Amino acid sequence: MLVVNVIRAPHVPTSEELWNAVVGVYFSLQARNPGIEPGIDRLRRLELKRVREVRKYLSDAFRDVALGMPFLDSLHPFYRELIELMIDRATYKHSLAKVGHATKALSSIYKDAVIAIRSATTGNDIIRARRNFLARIKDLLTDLKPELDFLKAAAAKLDKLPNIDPSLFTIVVSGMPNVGKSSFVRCVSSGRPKVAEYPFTTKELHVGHFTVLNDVKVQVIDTPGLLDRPLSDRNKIELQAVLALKYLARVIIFILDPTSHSGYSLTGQLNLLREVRNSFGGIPLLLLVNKVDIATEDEVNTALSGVAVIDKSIPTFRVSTINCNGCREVINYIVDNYVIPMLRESLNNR
Ligand SMILES: Nc1nc2c(ncn2[C@@H]2O[C@H](COP(=O)(O)OP(=O)(O)OP(=O)(O)O)[C@@H](O)[C@H]2O)c(=O)[nH]1
Ligand SMILES: [Mg+2]
Repeated sequence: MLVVNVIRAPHVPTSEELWNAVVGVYFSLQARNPGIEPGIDRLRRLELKRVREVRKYLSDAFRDVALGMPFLDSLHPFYRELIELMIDRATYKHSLAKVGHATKALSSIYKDAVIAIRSATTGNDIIRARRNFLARIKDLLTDLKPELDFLKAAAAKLDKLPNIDPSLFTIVVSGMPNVGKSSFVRCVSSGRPKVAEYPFTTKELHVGHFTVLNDVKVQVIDTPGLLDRPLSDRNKIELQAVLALKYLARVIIFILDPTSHSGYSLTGQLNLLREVRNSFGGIPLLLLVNKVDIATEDEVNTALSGVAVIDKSIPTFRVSTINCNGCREVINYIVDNYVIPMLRESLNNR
């Protein structure tokens, strides 16, 4: 199966836009040699050309939408599930199918118009055929309105998706809200997520990169904060973080705020750490005790003892992401212990 990683959405016209375009196409076409052919033949030829052009215009437009929107089943599962958090899968599939099938209805409207125009014996017959054709086209477009509106909104959401490449070595930064995740991503990568003193500043995934060994690109993903609650209670904002952990993380960085600054208790943060550890046990995890510029030695030690109770083998780091202190060491550790071994392995497998 071809797995598509880059999400692009086409321009999706509204049914009103399509109708205006149809009228434009129709009446912009005029007879080329008005004086030469007799009246009815000239009208007939012109009218046939008009219905043909309208049909072509609309079938191109329908095809661009039906085939241009991503097929969920051929996407990387990360993107597929991320999109399904934002867009109702059944409505999406139904809308694409309906727009795709509209070419059939269009063909039959076109064929009927051709028959009526060919068999017309008077100018009035031709005008009647035109009215009929345009009325049926208008009905067809009106009938597609809900689906086109839905797909237009879906395309706008797809356009806003972060540009994440699931094939890159990826570090996913996770933790409770307000602990300093976005600050860390800003310290170590090109990512520029917003940092603010209130929780849930980050509501979507943000991506940044850094390069090692000249040209090896590493992806760092900032995630919305997770609360201490079961997976079944998580909202759509939190579920984006869960998808990043599930599908993208080669290394998880878990940030813990040992002070009361974030507004979340140490116990809650340790519960979350336990859940992340248990849910994604196969993925290496590093623990960062953040805000050491304001934390007391006691607060840091209590946090570290709590981490050791969960798992003594978790590598821990003391950092201060407000001034990036200690962040470089974290990245060096990841590069030495995970990125370089991965590169060695892929070279050996060649
Ligand atoms: N004193 C101190 N404050 C910090 C440090 N790191 C981050 N902060 C502050 O903590 C607050 C939250 O920082 P963010 O980086 O936005 O935290 P976040 O985890 O991304 O927060 P959400 O996106 O809301 O989940 C901001 O006011 C930061 O300035 C630090 O090392 N020391
Ligand atoms: Mg943030």
